[in-house]
Amino acid sequence: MSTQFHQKSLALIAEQLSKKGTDISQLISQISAFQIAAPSWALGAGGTRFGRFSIGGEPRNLEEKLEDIGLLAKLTKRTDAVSLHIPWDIPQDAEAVNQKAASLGIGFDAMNSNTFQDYGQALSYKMGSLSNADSSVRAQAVEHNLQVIDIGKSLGSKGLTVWLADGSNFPGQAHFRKALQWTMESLKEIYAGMPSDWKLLLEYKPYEPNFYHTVIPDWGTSALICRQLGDRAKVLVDLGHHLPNTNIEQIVATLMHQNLLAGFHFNDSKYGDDDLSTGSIKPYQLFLIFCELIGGSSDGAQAWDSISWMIDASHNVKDPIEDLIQALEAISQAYAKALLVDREKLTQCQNEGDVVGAQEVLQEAFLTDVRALVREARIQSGGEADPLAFYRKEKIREKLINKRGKNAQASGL
Ligand code: PSV
Ligand code: MN
Ligand code: MN
Repeated sequence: MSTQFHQKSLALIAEQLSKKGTDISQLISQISAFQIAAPSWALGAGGTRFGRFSIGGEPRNLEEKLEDIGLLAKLTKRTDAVSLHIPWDIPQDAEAVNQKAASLGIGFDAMNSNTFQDYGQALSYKMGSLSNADSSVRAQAVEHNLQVIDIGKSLGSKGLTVWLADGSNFPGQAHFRKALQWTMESLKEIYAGMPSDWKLLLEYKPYEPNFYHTVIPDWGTSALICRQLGDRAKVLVDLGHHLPNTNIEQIVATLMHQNLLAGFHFNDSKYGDDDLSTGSIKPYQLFLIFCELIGGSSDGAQAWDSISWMIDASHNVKDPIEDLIQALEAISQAYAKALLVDREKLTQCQNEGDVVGAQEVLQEAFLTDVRALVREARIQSGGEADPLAFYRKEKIREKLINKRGKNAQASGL
């Protein structure tokens, strides 16, 4: 893609939008300002329970994970933070890790605890963690989360994300109410251990790894737990954690209505928690979610700045860095398109019962080719016009393989 082509397409969209009274400079600065954190666990091959196929040159330790995110930040200018998972990413020397991250221009997003695996701890999480019938296992899981908070404090993080695998596989295995009660009590202890400027992001998921019942299966259960905890506990929406055809944009609107939306884990799915690249399956859904986000923040339901943004994907066959570049692009595009929605006209259509008109308003924005705007935002921020092409032209994966080895394996999901 030549500079000339970019300039031409930018001029075209500038002209189209100016006819509608929109100045692109404001749009470009909004797109530039929107930063999405990247997860430390998405930099290697995730694999499935059937196998894992190495990508080659995967980051072997925390420092190398930071380097990969730093590269992503440099090329795209769309990510300025990494989300760490403990114990996978325990820093040996927090000061050195802070310095390294700062030198790469990245900070630390919410910390993630891990009580879904046995990772050398004294008691097993086989029968659950925060909901375990055995109080000593619950205490151990609480303690782990408190340690994660401590590590996060040393890195300047301001949040703790809790995703629980807790649940049961067979009817009768667990006592639903007790499991929920124990989870609430455990989370209360964790919440009490958080600094006052931290937030707790509570994820939900309908199934997997447990296939009969999950203690926090949906946004409603997460929301009612958060209500019990306090104002700084909010619901985290992972796009893959819904049963097929769930109206996620409505969930987002409802949570914003209650000032209960903690943030997002962006990905995409066809069937369940597929962790596919954001925007690769349902780009229209992503756009509609952004419409609700922009609507909810502009009319004061919940402040835009109070929401956290992150990608949560796993890669079985793609180069993870290439995939993250694609995801950041898809998110920026959905956001840019949602910014184009004529909200006044939409409100008018809604009030007048003009169903066709309302759909036209949304389609008009969704079908606008915003790629030149997103590219321009990246160029103006000092990123690459085409990060993916640059990554390939510079043979970055080959260089990583040469440096780290063909079989280097990242820890993570
Ligand atoms: C498992 O479903 C999961 O993908 C959750 O979404 C968490 O956010 C992530 O793993 C990391 O623990
Ligand atoms: Mn997630
Ligand atoms: Mn997930």
